[in-house]
Amino acid sequence: MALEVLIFDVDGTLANTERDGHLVAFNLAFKELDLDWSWSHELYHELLNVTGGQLRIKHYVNNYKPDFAVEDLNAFAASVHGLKTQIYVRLVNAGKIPLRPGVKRLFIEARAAGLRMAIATTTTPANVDALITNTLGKEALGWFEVIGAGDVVPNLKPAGDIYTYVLEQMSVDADKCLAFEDSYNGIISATQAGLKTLITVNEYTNTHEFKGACAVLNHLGEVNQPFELITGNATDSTFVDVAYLQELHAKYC
Ligand code: XBP
Ligand code: MG
Repeated sequence: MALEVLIFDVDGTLANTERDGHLVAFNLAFKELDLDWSWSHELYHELLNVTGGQLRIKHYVNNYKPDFAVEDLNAFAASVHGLKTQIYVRLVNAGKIPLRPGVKRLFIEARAAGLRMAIATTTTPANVDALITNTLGKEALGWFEVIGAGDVVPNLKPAGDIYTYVLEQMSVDADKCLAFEDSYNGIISATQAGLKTLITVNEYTNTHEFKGACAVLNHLGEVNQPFELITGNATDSTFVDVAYLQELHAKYC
């Protein structure tokens, strides 16, 4: 089945948003609310196992702050998270978070080759909007036929719901698509929806298990910045382009 559609995760895949954006925004929100909480890089590494910012806050309270007295934890988490989203969008709008190597180039090449593109992410829609607009320009939002984000589906990753939602919206079969992910929860989600997946790891996910991935790379690579193949089949490519994706999709996953 020929490759027709590319579906991208956002956080950790398109940009290092977790380290440079979400973690910073969580901590600034805590400060603004006079909470004496400060998540370290190491703690955040652990907390990332729980997808979704609101669930992550609730998980933190339940497991790390058992004495924290709050009447309605859901409402509390929603309100902290609302502020965190505002701060995150502000950070992105300030141009603090660049796209990872090869991302912009691949988008442009994929469009030129007539591949359809979509987004499947756990993060809040406003965050995706801000990242795409600030790194590629507002018109780039139109490059994605579907932007599946946040709680548009009942179950966040690692459930397959968000990918299944995108496939349904695009009326396409999973075997004509390739997903791009960076994490264990991400590949589980894509696999649940029947998708083949290419992984680009980052500092939070380079120890994760990626069973069934087409390949695991350090990043997508550029002409002058070759990717490193972590697991998978070596090909002649040194950066991810459409020909490489077609080869992977047809032969290696
Ligand atoms: C992303 C997430 C998100 C972000 C924070 O996972 O888990 O929760 O960390 O965004 P994935 P929100 O890359 O697998 O989609 O605070 O907006 O939830
Ligand atoms: Mg991710």
